This record gives sequence, structure tokens and C-alpha cells, in this order.
Amino acid sequence: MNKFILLFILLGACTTTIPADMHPQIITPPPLTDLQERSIYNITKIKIDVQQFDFLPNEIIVPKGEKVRLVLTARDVNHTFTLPEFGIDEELDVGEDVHIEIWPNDTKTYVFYCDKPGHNMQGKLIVS
Ligand SMILES: [Cu+2]
Repeated sequence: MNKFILLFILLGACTTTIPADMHPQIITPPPLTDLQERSIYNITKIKIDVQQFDFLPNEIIVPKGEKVRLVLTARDVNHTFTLPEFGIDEELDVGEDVHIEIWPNDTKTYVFYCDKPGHNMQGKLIVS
């Protein structure tokens, strides 16, 4: 008998609607700083500006086995960030940050480039 009472109470609790003003508030935490993000997620963030006709910086050196988040921003016209060895070919629309995460595990130098016709922009990702 007690089980039926408990079940009845639980069902009642499940079907009770919560008044709108009693809903829990969703609190968005402030964005993490680069240093916090690195210490929590072990990700190195590298910002790259992209403009005619170069990547700034155009040489990135990262330690092998380290997670890297590239934040690319096209400054003047649309570009791409193409890094075939990682299967990356991202369109970069002007003014929008594009986040790309890579986790290079081979000591190697990779070439990345923009594949827009006539741009002839490239850079190096050096994994040491
Ligand atoms: Cu370009």
C-alpha cells in the first residue's frame, strides 16, 4: 500500500507544472581567458589574421601532442584556411572568427594555404 502512495506522489510531482517565475535561471559563465582555457582544457589558442595576401602569423610552431585551437579571422575579403593533411578546408567569411582545433602528433612541417584563385597565400605549421 505504501508503494502505491509513493508512486502516486511521484506521478503528481512529475506532472506538476512549475510557474514561469520559478524556473531556474540559466546563468552563462563569463568566457574563459586564454590562460584559463589552456590550464583547464590544455589547449593552446593561436589567433591568425588573414588578409590579402598573407596569414599573420604565417609560421606557427607548436609542440607535438599539444591540442591547438586556431582562431582565424579574414580581415578584408573571404579567404580559406586549407590544411589538407588534417582534412581542413574552411571558408573564412570577412569579420567572422572561425575556430579550428587540431592535435598534431607527428613532428613535421605542414603547409597551409588559401585556395581562393589568385591569392597565393600560404604558411607553415611546424610541429616540433
Ligand atoms: Cu585568400
